[in-house]
Amino acid sequence: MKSFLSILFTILIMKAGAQSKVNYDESKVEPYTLPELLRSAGGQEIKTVKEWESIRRTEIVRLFEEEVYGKIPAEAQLKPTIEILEKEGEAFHGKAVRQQIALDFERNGQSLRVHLLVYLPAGQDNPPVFVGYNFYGNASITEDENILLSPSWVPNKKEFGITENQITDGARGQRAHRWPVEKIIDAGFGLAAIYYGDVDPDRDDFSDGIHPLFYEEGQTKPGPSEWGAISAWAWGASRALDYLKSEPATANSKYILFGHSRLGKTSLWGGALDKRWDLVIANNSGCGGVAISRRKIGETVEAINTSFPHWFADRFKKYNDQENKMPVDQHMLVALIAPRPVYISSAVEDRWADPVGEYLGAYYASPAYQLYGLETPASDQQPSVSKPIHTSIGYHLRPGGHDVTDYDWEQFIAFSRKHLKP
Ligand code: GTR
Repeated sequence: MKSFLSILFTILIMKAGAQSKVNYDESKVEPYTLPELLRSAGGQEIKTVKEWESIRRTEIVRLFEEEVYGKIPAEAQLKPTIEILEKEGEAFHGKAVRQQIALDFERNGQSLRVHLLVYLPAGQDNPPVFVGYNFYGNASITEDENILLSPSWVPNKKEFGITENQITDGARGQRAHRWPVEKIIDAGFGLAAIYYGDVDPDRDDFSDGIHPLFYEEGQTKPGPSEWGAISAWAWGASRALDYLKSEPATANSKYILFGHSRLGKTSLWGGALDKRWDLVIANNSGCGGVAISRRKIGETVEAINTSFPHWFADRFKKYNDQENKMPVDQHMLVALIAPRPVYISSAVEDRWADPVGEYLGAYYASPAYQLYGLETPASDQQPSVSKPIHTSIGYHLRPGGHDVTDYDWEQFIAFSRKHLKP
């Protein structure tokens, strides 16, 4: 029998081997050809908005559904029962009104509860609203002690006092540095927060979260081109949007879908699928987000499918180390958001996410925006650090690592102000 130490050694060596294969060297990027954005599968050149919307856009959505993220069941437009847990809490010294809502989904004898936390600037009707998922529960995003804790599964994190896959009081405020809520309110925006684990716990287990509500008799996981976790989270964001649209205080708001990292991948896909999102922001979204997969810098398709086999449709695994065979690349995901403004942000030290590839993913979406006569980034050269671009496709590169900072939010707010004119 192998000793524990020898097993540990084997694992460490395997890890080191896998990591040594990671490429961060621009000069080692092999030449690649991107699938053409403005040419249909049948070879037709796409010259007008009408052709884009009726032919090519539809094709691209289908390709991402079938080959990458997985298709959301048509019946999933499920209406939840709404329970108002808190109607008008006073927050931030009276500057904001806090609402907490539970959306209860039921189907096939199974149920799912999703908590929404909403802050709106006091006395302001229909403010533009940022809608964003968080990683450790709604209570993690600010010090506000009145936020209810979600009972959903969460990965253990000792520093936050999470040791039994259960959110505890220790998680309160732990991610406050990523969510400058008071500044968002002061800028005249609302914020709606959701814990992504409420919609689908982030583990390779399809027996929990939203998926089982749609299984046929005997089914235990989605089919090969059916929804993975990213599609499930995109779905959940749209259900939050249904709620905001049904509420007089936000029914006529503009809605901004924001996400960081895996949740940035989610905001792009969610924004592509649901045209009611007026603006989309993807921060440090990397592989499977905005970064061009064919570059294979930092995280690759194989790496992401190995570490997170539940994020994408099973079918996506066939592109492990076969990026050139993909019928899409990530610039096409951004293009699906056109003509709505989209903002992409990178960080210099976030090399795993391939900041140059993130810029190119944004830049190569330009032809779709140009069909609508919109202004797009002028050059394929990544802008310098802290030199944001606020054309319809917006972008910045900031110093530092994989995170969301005040600088990022300053840009998100300025970009949203410019394009949504609240
Ligand atoms: C990493 C993953 C990235 C990114 C990140 C995150 O481990 O490789 O694709 O999603 O997690 O979500 O923070």
